[in-house]
Amino acid sequence: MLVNGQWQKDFHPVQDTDDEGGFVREVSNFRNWITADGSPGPSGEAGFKAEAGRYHLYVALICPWACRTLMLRKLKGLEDAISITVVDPVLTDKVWRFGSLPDSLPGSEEDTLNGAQYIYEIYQKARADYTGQITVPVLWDKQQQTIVNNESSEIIRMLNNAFDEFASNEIDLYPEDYRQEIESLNERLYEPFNNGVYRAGFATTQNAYEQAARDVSRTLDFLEQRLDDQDYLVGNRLTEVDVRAFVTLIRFDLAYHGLFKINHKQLREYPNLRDYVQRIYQLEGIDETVNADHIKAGYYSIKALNPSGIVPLGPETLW
Ligand SMILES: N[C@@H](CCC(=O)N[C@@H](CS)C(=O)NCC(=O)O)C(=O)O
Repeated sequence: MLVNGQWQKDFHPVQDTDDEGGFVREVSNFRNWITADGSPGPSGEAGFKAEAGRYHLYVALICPWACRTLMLRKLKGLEDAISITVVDPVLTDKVWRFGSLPDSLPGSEEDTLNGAQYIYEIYQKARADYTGQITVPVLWDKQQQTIVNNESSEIIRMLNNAFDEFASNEIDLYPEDYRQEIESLNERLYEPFNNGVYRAGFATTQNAYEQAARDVSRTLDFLEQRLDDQDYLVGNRLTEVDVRAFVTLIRFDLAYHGLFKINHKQLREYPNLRDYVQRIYQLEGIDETVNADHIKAGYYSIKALNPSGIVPLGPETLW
């Protein structure tokens, strides 16, 4: 992480733990909002008006949080309005590196916008004395030369709500009539599931691991049952809840089952969930947000969990 804009050498990415050996996730630091008219959002300051060509997303295809934002960009048809750069998925001792070296995985890109080699340089550019973790996604404002926001749950709301003028698809993933149900299901899924896989993977005690792995497996059962008589999780229409569930589900057999040791079952053993993931995967453009090579290379590059760096060959089939 950066402290006052300087690197702390002995920090290992994504593995802070509490007294009981449980994984602790840091709270995101940049919390401004893009709005249709530039007025302030629920947090932060005004001045970030939705405009085509003004904003840029820095993402990693390994990362479920970043891929939420990529999915929204595709589903809304915002590819022309919002540009992106994909980092190399392999975690380095300076976290995310751009794909400008000969050993970068295909699909990773150079930072032609800011000319950085690592994502931390983008954080330094936004705030010279930045203290905190270096995470993706990063939503960058080309005009003010700063980070607008680095919290995916907020970025997906902005992409849904603020950019209708520039969106080529008419779709609302946070519909008025279902907001309460969406909020409650988001909450129901975040800790035991979206973050639960990380709590299992980065636990440093048996007890913390078991609690987290059970949370995940119970949530899979809950989702499997909920999908018995509906195609999507809320209102039987695609909403942000499905986006947030999908990014975790699609990584399950590829990384969480093996590396994070959540191995009660593979996802493909749940018939409803298997069909559900396939249904979302087949929506236009979504396959471009899923890259199995990046997911495996990225997760299996986490040295604390996999010192040899060996990346498994399987699973053989995705969807
Ligand atoms: N709350 C953030 C979490 C983002 C996050 O944890 N990203 C991971 C990649 S999956 C990251 O960049 N980790 C690097 C680190 O923690 O050092 C969000 O949802 O946007």
